[in-house]
Amino acid sequence: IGIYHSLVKLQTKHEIPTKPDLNTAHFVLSQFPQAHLAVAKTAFIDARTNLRVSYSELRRSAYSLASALFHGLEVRKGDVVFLLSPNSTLYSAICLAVLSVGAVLSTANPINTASEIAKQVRDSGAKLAISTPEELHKLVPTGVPTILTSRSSDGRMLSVEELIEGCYDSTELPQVPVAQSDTAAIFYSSGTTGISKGVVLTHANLISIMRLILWSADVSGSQDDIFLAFIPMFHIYGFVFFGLGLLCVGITTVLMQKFDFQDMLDAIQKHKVNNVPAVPPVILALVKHSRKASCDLSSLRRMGTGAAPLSKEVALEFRKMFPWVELRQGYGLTESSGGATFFVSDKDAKAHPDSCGKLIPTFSAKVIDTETGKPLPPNKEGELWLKSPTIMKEYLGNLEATSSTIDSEGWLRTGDLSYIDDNGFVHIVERIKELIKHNGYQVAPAELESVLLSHPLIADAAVIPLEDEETGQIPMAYVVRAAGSELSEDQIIQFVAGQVAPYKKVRKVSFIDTIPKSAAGKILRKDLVSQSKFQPVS
Ligand code: 4UU
Repeated sequence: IGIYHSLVKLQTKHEIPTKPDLNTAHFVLSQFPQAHLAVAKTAFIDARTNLRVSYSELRRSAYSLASALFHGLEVRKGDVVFLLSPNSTLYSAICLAVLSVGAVLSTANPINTASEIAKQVRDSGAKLAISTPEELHKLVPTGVPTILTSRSSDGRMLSVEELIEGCYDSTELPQVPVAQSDTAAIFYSSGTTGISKGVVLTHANLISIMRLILWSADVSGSQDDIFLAFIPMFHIYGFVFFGLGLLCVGITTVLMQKFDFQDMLDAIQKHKVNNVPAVPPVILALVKHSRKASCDLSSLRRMGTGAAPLSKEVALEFRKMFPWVELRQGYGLTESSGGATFFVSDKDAKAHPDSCGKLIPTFSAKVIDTETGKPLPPNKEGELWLKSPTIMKEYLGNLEATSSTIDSEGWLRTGDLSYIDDNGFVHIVERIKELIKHNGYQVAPAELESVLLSHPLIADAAVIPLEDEETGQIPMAYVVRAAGSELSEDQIIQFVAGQVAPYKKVRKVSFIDTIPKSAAGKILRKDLVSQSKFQPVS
């Protein structure tokens, strides 16, 4: 009672792995188009340079890089390899090579600051880093041995490009046995509270989500689509689709380094893109700005949206403006290795514009009353709990956070307030966890609060999300100034901006006498959120 199961069963070909030693990279590579097709089939097109990489070239790159990592650099099972790069045609080859030798992949947002990067490198215990030349300076202070993605101009540093072209074996992968429960990747997420934590995903987790991507491509008939990727591969959403998943399907993906509205329109038109996984601000931008832009979007067949809530009004307007384009919302978390809900048909998506779809195969859900801890019947709001073979193993080195997030039966608390209707459609109502989502990116209030508190003229501070039409939410700070301080909103905004990645900037400040706190000293964010709605911001 009170447990919802996905009503869709995987077909035999998508079933969960039973082989105890299957490596994610071996699984993905085994799904590549067969040899004769792989030569011709394009895996990636770089939208900027038009460089094309075929499946057979990608396989060769992954094989020789794996040999180089194993034989040349002595990367061994369990070693963490830190990857700092925007989307590129090399990204997947690097991921496959690292995973294939049993090493652990840890990705990061390349626009993070040097100190944010250093924290993650330290926390993950990285043994080797791979970085674009542009971001190298952020890794130098960590002292972790680093190789570049592309050749350095002075030729003094080793690069992935050279390793791929070098003399290493490109016909066979090093044989490194892994267990399904071995760690494959560490992604960073703040979860339901506090600061960024390492989400430990195993080979079993990643292979399970790969099988779900194969399933979703089958049920939505997207095997021959051209996809566009601006969703970053360092984030779970981009990683499972573009980094690995769509390679299992044999898709051609046009890659953008970063999102730019006009570049997106140009790429769709030039490469006759059919399928664009996106985030709500991109759907909103299309609704608002595409009339003025010169573009031909007739090739588009489907847009996906996830990572943050999509407003029903924007969804309806999008369908009115682009009646030939399907709009499918999905919902997922880093802790569930990506997607947990999805729409199998556009008819369903159209009829339920405020839902993010039904549970995908292998997922079960409960909606838990936040007061009583009891499971709730359909249509009642509570915290969404999820169970599936894709749920993370743990937060790295953080037993306390793990046990307060995953219970003894393996249920993951999502921190999202939701209800499931009579027909099994999942509705995300609100976020109850302390997480701000700016353009789909995670911003942890606790991290910004500690930056604010490091200012000598700030006595106390609390950060909350402020709803914003364009970006979803912006971080807003409530600040208690030290006695006698005249610190201004602008000075505070600049102070924070100097220390965090641009998407984490505090963009509004309000001054307050005391931060409301519970008896136990917990910030009462709800009070501040309601205050932010009724008070003019100073
Ligand atoms: C309301 O955002 C993600 C993963 C997104 C994803 C991945 C694969 C979406 C579809 C897909 O197929 O991960 P995180 O860890 O950055 O953030 C997770 C949080 C959720 O707990 C929820 O609060 O992001 C929010 N979120 C959403 N909220 C994610 N998707 C949605 C959504 N509506 N559709």
